[in-house]
This record gives sequence, structure tokens and C-alpha cells, in this order.
Amino acid sequence: MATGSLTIGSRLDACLAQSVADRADLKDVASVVAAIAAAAIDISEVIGRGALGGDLAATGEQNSDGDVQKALDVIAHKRVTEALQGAPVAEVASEEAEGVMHLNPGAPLVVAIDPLDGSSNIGVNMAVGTIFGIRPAVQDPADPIASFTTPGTAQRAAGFVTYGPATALILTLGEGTQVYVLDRDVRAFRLTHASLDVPVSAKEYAINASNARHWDGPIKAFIEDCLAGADGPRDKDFNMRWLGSLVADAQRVLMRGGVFLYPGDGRKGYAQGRLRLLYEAAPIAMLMEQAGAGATDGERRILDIAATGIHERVPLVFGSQEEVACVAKYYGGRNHAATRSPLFGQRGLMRG
Ligand code: AFP
Repeated sequence: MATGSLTIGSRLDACLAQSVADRADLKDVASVVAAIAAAAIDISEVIGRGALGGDLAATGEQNSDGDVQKALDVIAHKRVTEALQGAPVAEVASEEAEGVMHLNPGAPLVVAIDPLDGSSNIGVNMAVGTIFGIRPAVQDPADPIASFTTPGTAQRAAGFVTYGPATALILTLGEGTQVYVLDRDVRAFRLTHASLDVPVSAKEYAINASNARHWDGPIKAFIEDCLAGADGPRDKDFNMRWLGSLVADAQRVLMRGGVFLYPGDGRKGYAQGRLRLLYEAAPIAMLMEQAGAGATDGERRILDIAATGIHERVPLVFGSQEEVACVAKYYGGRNHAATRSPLFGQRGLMRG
């Protein structure tokens, strides 16, 4: 999408038509984005009614993750799946389904999707979202998930919807990252930002600090040095945010910079962190890189990582380039002979 050709205020369908006019190869991708956007508008209206629409946080079955599904998880999964059935989509890998779902055999694209991210926020009126990545379909009789075991660089498009004070669609078709906001008067998304540009440096980090005792040395050292502020090796004070909603934290980072960290940690089942490579980390990574930011697992570029399973977890660090690079330095300078420090029980790795 030649972002220079986009006009602020234009509706999503007009912007997608423009991108297809610029690049005919985006025709099928644009159809899938339009289908997901239509489903998101319906989901936004369900969320917007809150408890008036029944208990959206009511719990039911367990999903692939062993997480208990909430009513809204199921509603969102059903709505996006219906929408994708009518689009050029061969397969779907959804957080809410154990295996790959087969929709339209022979269709050119597949979608990895988290229909409702942040479900622990549902019952308390906090932002939640839908995250998706669109890839070419790969036929390989020997590998039933071949379409999803390519690196994140195979993604043709990626996006997420934040159901917050405004419902916003953050989208990339591989040429910059755009922001659309839902205009409820016409039930359509309209362009508000044609090409995001994330600040290179930042003074804000996002991490669930209650897990500090479980982090590895490099993460402990990085956060310890952020906490030391202007008195420490980073020479600047930091602020902290943690919204418990990946899409909300990601949107803040895209709009004003910062760094988000969900590292692997010592808790049972969290060696690779909590977030999923295919339908959380990889789409967010594409959006970040298209907006001039970075995304790693602490050391490796997320988009270079190929999944071996559709629900595979990966540690995730994304945001302002300088901060993402700084985290990697803490790993690169790993010193296993770290000494104890008063704060975390291990001395920071970057101390002189
Ligand atoms: P839920 O969908 O179970 O609420 O998980 C949300 C999430 O995957 C992501 O949106 C948050 O960034 C992260 O989990 C929060 O994890 P913690 O609850 O461990 O802080």
C-alpha cells in the first residue's frame, strides 16, 4: 500500500481498493482483511454492551491452552471463523481451536488468529483485542501444518483490533503500519494514521513485575537498571505500564514508543513465556517492524522464527529500537557469575 496515496478519513474499503490498485497481488489479502474487519465491528458492538449483553466473562470449556474459555472468547471465535469461511482462506489456526481448521480447500491464504486477546480483562471493562496474521497457504501432504511453520517473514499482512475507548484496527500490508478507527455512525473503519513511526528511544517499559523473582539474569538486570533511572547506567528515568492486554500495550508502544517484555521465566510452563508465536508475537512483530520498531525473543528477531506447533509460545520483547537492542545487549553480555544485588538477588549484568 503506497501510504502516500492514502487520505486521512478514508474508509477501510477505499484504502484496501487503493492498495489493490497499487498492487494487484494484494487482492486476496484485502478480501481477508475486509472479512476480519467486518467481524470486528460485530464483536465491538457485543463488547460495547458490556454486562447488558449477559455475562461475557462467564466461563465454559477449556481451550487449546488449557485456559478456561469465556463467553466472549467463544463468540469472537465463532464470528471470525464465519467471516473467514466467506474469504479466500484455506486454513485457520486459532487460539480457541486445538488443531488447524480447514475452511476453503485450495484457497491461496491461511490465517493465524487470536479471536479475543486479553480475556481476563472482559469482566472489568478493560481493553481487549483480536490479533491476526495472513500467510500464503502451503500444501504439503507430509506436513498438515506446513502453512504455519514458515517464518514470520512469510506473512503477507498482519493486524490487530483494540476494543478500547475507541475500536481501532492497526494494520500492515507490508508497506508501513496504518491506524483505522471505527466510525460507529457508518459502521466502518476510517483511516486516522497513514504510516506510524515509533520513536527510536523510550522512557517507558511494560512488564508484569510480579514475576520478577522468576526472571532470568539479563531481564532482572535490564529492569533493575531501568529502576535505577538517572542514577544508574541508563542515565534516564523510566515510567512503567502493564495493561494485561497485549493489544492495548502494543497500541501504546506503536503510538508513543516504549518497550514491552513478556520473557520466559522460571514458573512451570513459562520457560517460553506466555505469548503465542503464530497469532500474537509474529503479527505484532510485523506491525512493529513496519512502523520502524523492533521485535525479538530477547535476542532473535521474531520474524525469523518458524513455529513447530500452532500454539507454540515464545518470549516477546518489542518496541523502540534502542530499547529492544539494549535488552539484546544484556543477553549478549551474559555473565553467569552474576553476584547478588539487594533488589533481585543477582547483580545487574551491565554494572561497571
Ligand atoms: P488472557 O487472554 O488470558 O487475559 O491473556 C492475555 C495475555 O495473553 C496478553 O494479552 C497479556 O499481555 C498477557 O496475557 C498478560 O499476562 P499476565 O496475566 O501473566 O500478566
